[in-house]
Amino acid sequence: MTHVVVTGASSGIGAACARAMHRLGHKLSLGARRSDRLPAVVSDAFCHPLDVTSQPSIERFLAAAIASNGPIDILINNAGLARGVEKVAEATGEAWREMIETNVLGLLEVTRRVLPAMIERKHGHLVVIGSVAGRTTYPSGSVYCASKRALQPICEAIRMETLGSNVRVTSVDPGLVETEFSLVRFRGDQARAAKVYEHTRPLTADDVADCVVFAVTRPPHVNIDNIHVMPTDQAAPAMVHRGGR
Ligand code: NDP
Ligand code: 8X3
Repeated sequence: MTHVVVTGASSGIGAACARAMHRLGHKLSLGARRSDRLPAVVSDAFCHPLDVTSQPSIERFLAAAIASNGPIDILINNAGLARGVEKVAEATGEAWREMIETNVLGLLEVTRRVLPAMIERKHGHLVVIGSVAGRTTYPSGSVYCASKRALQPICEAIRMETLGSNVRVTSVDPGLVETEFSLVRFRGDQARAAKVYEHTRPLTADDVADCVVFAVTRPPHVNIDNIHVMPTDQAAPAMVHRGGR
């Protein structure tokens, strides 16, 4: 049976991917800092605390996941966040570090521990949740955009480095998705977060999970390099049609 690991499965896109992989009949290992939420996502999944900014936490999580469910077939690198909307000249640097440590270094630290066994077994699929923000920059989003843009060369290099090993690498770059993302970005300010999705029709987390399902269900000789998925009502990060839902 296929073993799927999902990072950041306690909410939003990660939780939707976990549910979608469960519907495919796969065994699941789910990680997040708020691990108390995980059993409600998929009741028979292996659930364990995970903080991708902590190397000991990653090691404990992966060791326990492999002990419970065996070698990892699919890794969905989803854990991530945007923190704040700061212009570079006004920033303190704290949020920059949090975003880079989570979105870039966290993803790399998980991936480098999972890849060798995939290469050895000549089998595996890395899925990376990127963003439209990695393609199009917007003001006050410099470091979030940079953290997502960094995922493109990382995915490309891994594809080159693993060539011949049957390992597949797919990035999925969504536009606006209604999740807890904006609540986290605005540090719990519900009114400000709600404004992001006001009078428009964003993607749902399930829409993004559908893209992941498409990529992982292609035959083994087919690698979907990238899926860029946007709401019909969004043409670019700062260009959203707000004509009502
Ligand atoms: P949510 O805030 O709903 O979910 C984020 C998930 O990431 C949570 O499960 C959270 O778990 C987890 N996470 C954050 N930091 C860590 C950490 N240090 N260690 C482990 N898990 C962590 O937002 P989304 O579902 O929207 O975000 C998921 C991914 O999708 C992110 O990478 C985001 O950048 C990307 N994305 C989101 C878009 C959007 O508009 N919503 C658009 C494009 C991309 P916990 O806090 O419990 O640790
Ligand atoms: C999240 C999408 O446009 O808010 O990655 O940066 S955006």
